[in-house]
Amino acid sequence: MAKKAEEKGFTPTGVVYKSTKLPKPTSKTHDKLGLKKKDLLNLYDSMYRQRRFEERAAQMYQKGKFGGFLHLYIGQEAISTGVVHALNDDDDLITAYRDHGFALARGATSDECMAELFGKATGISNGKGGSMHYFKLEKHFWGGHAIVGAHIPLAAGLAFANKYNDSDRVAVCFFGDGAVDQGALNETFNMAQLWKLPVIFVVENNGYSMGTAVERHSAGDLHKRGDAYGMKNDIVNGMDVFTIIEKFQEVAKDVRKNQEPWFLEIRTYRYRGHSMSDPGNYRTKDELEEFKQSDPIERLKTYVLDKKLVKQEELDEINKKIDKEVLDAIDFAEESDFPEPEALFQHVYVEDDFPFVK
Ligand SMILES: Cc1ncc(C[n+]2csc(CCOP(=O)(O)OP(=O)(O)O)c2C)c(N)n1
Ligand SMILES: [Mg+2]
Repeated sequence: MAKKAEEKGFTPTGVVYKSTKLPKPTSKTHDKLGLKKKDLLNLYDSMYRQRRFEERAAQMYQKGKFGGFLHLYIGQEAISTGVVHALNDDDDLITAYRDHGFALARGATSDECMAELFGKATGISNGKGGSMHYFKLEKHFWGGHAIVGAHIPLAAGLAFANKYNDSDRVAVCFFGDGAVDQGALNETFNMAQLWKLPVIFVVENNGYSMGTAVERHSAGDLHKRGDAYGMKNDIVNGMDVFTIIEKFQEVAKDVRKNQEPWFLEIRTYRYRGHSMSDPGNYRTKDELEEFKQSDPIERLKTYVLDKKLVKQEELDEINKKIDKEVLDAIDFAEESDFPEPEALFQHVYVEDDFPFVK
């Protein structure tokens, strides 16, 4: 049966996601992008924190310190880091369940992020959200959403509110390649374009939706879906933080000025499985190794060292500081208390005295 389906071309086989599918990174140097030494160190600091945090989180998961789902962002850190650098601190960010990197990049602490994984009251969502539902409203970080594509309309809502209130804030919505065929995306694109909403939709195309290669689940180049709605769109290399900064500075400026949406496809790669329970049998070791050659952290490190902008010792210092910070975060999470039972009734309704609660 399976063979017949293959012969008839229903199920393409031999599909490989190659690093040659990455668009060219920018040729602009750091100074052309207005990046000072302090900025370069901050970019490195942020990417290294996201990676180290998740490596430790994976270890804690394997030790059985917490359960539930755990989706790692390792490999994709240039995106969260570059976007946060390029945008204003009060621009709204919203993403799917692969959310640790964005929260950390936006200034959430390792302590509160680790405690959330452990389900503790000191966690970023008071221990009630877990890995997939990080939220930090004072940082304009709107989560952390587990239903594929379901937060895309929420981003349009954020953008609508910003436009309605005459704010010049931009909303940026991230989702995976698995979300582009959801009805919610198409309904939202239609309204966002009709209402000229200041929102940047971003598909982080990491080649796979769980174990299904993008060529097997979505027809055509993803960013071109924007064309159907007359929405400006482009494709970007997601392994190079300079490229992300350049593109987001340009696009955010356009969205702010012209008050209309954009759709960006960012090509990237996740090194780990879809979640902790995924052995990754749908891809080869060679493919993974090939993408690791474009590792965003190594890339920035090589750049700053080759150009003698930063000394190896300065990077070592950052690594040491963050390694300790993340280990301390584990202690903090272990020592924190679980939420009280009453917490079940908090943060459900906006009004504290909603009649059904009291
Ligand atoms: C509506 C819905 N259908 C199915 C699932 C199960 N599911 C969870 S993640 C996922 C794959 C999504 O992949 P992608 O959007 O490419 O994001 P990535 O994991 O690569 O970051 C699926 C099918 C879900 N969470 N929601
Ligand atoms: Mg994907």
